[in-house]
Amino acid sequence: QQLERELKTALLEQQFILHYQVKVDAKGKVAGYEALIRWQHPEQGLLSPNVFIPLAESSGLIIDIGLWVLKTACLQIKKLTQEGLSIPIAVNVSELQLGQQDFVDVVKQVITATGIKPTLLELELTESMLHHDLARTRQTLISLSTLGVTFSLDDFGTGYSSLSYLKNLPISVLKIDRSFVKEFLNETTDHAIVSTIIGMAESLKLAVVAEGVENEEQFQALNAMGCSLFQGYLFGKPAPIKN
Ligand code: G
Ligand code: G
Ligand code: MN
Ligand code: NA
Repeated sequence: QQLERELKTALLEQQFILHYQVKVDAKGKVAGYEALIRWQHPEQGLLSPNVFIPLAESSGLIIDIGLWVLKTACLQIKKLTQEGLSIPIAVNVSELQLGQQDFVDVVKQVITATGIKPTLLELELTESMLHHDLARTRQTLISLSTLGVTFSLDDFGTGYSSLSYLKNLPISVLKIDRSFVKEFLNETTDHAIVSTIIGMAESLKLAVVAEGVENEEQFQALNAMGCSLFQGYLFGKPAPIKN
């Protein structure tokens, strides 16, 4: 309850900040950013989302926090656009947010209010949040993708994967979970999984992001395997965008 109260205060007092982690293409050129929330706690310093997102979700505060994240990320897109940089930003969406009756309208309003190009907004979903009401989820994703918003599947391969999601939903990007990327050069099973996801993405004409790329060897090997986008400490840790 203490933490829950503090979370409410955090929203009111603007204690949340967004860090951004770069995604690069095969040439190492910036292809986008992922927005990652942090809590600048008055006593405890910078807190990781792992510490407070679960409580935000169980208490329902994730709706308001998620809206703040969406607005803030869209304002960042607008800033970049004003500097002549058309760079997409991905925002993590929680199941509760996606399930809101008015989620489509909320996203539309933020896009309209900030005046950004909808194609510069990417929403990251996880497999586990899709299965509850697939028919409704499908309508939501279709409505937003008609506007130009794109969707990626985060942590791909770790959830309740169903390939029918890829068939039935307008998903354009798969993000290979970093648990597979971590040791794929040494572990044959991980290597097979990474290679299979890349191959599947290629066949389905989806972009594929390798998460958690930490060294040059991994980058080169993933590149050779046909991976299209890369994210990880090798290219940059999550940090504020300087502007
Ligand atoms: O940034 P870091 O690696 O510490 O993030 C840990 C987890 O928190 C990740 O799974 C990430 O998806 C999640 N996360 C980060 N920012 C947000 C956010 O704005 N909204 C939601 N729902 N989850 C987030
Ligand atoms: O679940 P999601 O993919 O949204 O989580 C992103 C999290 O992964 C962020 O908290 C970020 O700090 C972390 N992360 C990003 N790149 C790397 C990396 O190269 N290595 C490790 N260990 N973690 C990373
Ligand atoms: Mn993510
Ligand atoms: Na992930």
